[in-house]
Amino acid sequence: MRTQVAIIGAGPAGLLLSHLLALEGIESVVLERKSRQAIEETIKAGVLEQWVVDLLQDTGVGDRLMREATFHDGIELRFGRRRHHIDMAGLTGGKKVTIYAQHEVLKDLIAARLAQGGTILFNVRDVRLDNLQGPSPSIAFRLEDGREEILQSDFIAGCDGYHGPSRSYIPNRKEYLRHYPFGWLGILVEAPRAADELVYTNHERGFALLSTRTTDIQRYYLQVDPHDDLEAWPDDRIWDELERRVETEDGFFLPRGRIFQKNIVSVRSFVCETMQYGRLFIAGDAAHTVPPTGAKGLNLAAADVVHLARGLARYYLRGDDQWLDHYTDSCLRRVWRAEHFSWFMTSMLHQLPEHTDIDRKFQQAQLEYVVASEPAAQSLAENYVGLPVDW
Ligand code: RFL
Ligand code: PHB
Repeated sequence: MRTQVAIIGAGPAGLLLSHLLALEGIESVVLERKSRQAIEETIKAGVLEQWVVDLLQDTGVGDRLMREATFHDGIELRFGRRRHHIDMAGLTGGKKVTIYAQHEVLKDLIAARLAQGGTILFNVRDVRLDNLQGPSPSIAFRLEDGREEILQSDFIAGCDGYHGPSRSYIPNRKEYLRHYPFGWLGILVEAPRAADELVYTNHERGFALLSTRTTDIQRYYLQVDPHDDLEAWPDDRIWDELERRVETEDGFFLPRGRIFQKNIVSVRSFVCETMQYGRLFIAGDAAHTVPPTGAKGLNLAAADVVHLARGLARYYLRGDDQWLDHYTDSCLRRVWRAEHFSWFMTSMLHQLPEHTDIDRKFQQAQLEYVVASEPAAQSLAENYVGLPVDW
């Protein structure tokens, strides 16, 4: 098999890259370890930055999003049992908070690629990368039926997430990593909306987040012990804990409902420098991950592949490889900004085991500042709705 760009991973990074390349007339093949059904059912991100919404719309994959997504003008910060509205749209010249599940974005991208005759191979195994420094790098892999295949290409894009193998092929990389001493327990629940906006809560028992998917399905998160398993969290305990953390002095009511999905994820900050080696480029969670508190991961993955698609388009259409040479630099400035913002939101809203009274006072002071000072709120809003892709 041969293609121009071999892409490992059919997550947001890999599929959006394949879509953007196709618009430039550049061929790609996507190799994915999981089944199509698994990809289209895995529950992850919810919040899209304004420029990502615009990009999906401008490139022909935004119709369902525009019909089905939820658009909010702001978010709520809740602490000291009080609610505080952050007017994102008002503070950023009209940029909104868009809630549209990651797997819905993936369904739209998969449908578009397949309708245009694109190739996505699901259920592949054992990808091995070779010849990364030569003009024709290759990937050996095993098809679903066990047969060995080799995909020759001009370039390889490693879009295989935090646990994927691509990153390990970059020698002399420097990895920056912080594990946080808590996890996020996420649930999907059949219930009416509890609030008009996403609610980020700082509470002495731990962080809680109320998000949404549709008018009838809600997405809620609780800060939990990272070593907890789901056995420790029967439905009643989840509801009792959520209720305690999000209660307000004016009597906020949290409607309960049937919980039909639960999982616990670990929380980390991670950056790999550099993001390229010879003809291998890594993008998205393969190169960096953020705690979900800033809602940045999918959006960062999208920004990486916009830069990569531009670099590849310059190479194929103009014979100019300067953009590709500078791929890592064009991504890292935005990556570190988002890493810092995600750490900032996480630190402001979560409780750490080592926290003492003074740490709680520092958190309260920061929260009071963000809701009382317009410049502080504007800084939070600018980061949350997303800096321009070329930032
Ligand atoms: P993904 O989504 O992990 O996709 C990688 C794909 O590569 C495949 N793969 C392989 N394929 C072939 N061979 C191999 N050896 C392979 N190894 C792996 C995998 O099966 C997978 O299909 O990475 P990508 O594309 O970089 O996308 C990153 C995003 O998924 C991630 O950053 C976001 O989900 C983060 N995130 C959020 N981001 C936002 O922008 N807004 C949010 O509101 C938001 N909320 C969240 C989140 C992540 C969360 N979790 C699950 C940590 C909320 C949560 C709870
Ligand atoms: C979600 O809806 O899944 C979601 C919303 C906001 C976040 C993280 C996740 O910060």
